[in-house]
Amino acid sequence: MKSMLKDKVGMIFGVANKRSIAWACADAANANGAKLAFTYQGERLKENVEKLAGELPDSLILPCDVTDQASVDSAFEAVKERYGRLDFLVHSIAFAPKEALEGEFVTTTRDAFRTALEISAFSLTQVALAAAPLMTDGGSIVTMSYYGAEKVVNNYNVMGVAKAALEASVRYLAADLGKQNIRVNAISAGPLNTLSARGVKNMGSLLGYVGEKSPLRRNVTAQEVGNTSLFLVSDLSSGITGETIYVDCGYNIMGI
Ligand code: 1JT
Repeated sequence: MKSMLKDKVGMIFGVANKRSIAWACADAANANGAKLAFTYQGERLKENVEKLAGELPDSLILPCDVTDQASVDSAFEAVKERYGRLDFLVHSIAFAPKEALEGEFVTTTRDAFRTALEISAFSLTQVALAAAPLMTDGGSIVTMSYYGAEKVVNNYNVMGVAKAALEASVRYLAADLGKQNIRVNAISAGPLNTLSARGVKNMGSLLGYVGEKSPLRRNVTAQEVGNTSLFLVSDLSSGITGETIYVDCGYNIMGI
């Protein structure tokens, strides 16, 4: 079990700090022998990522802003230069302006819509296109979604629309890249107390509600999401592509 990802090279997008889902994915992959390249968004997060990822053997830390194609291209160029190949990629990136995650969806501005969809959904297609030529021995791409993609969750608003686009993108990318033995899947994680969630109004009560109503009567941990991403990037999941797998303590199965 320890070397499930031995000799594999992975790229991790979306580490902000040690509570990040992306970091939990990296932690699980590192513990299983993977070599990892990390991208960070903006100078603000550089130090955090360097502190966390700099300790890992043979790691690489790169700036990457998905709204800038040249920045994405140079991150992949650097991975090609260092490792010559890529086996898996974890995409754990999302953004919407704070005002868009409050009040009613109907008031979403053109700008907020465009930003949320570009950063949270289009970026998956963008990195998949850049990753595919490096995945010469097949590969696995994993992204993060949320229940608000499927059902209305108050305040999630335009992020729900972006996650719906993301989950559909997973299916279309899986169909395109399957012939290169590249798999593409999403994890639909239950709510977690990460940096992104911190800015969200009433996050505490959402966590409490989900923790009470889910079959397991608790919230999911980042480690549990990380372990599922380990499964999805490993050969154990070789027959799974285009799927959205819930890691939510069973919350999504409940009716009344
Ligand atoms: C973003 C944020 C994406 C928070 C997110 C997210 N995906 C899940 N969450 C947590 C969440 C947020 C809300 C919610 C339920 C869960 C914040 C920054 C932008 C990207 O609504 C009840 C709003």
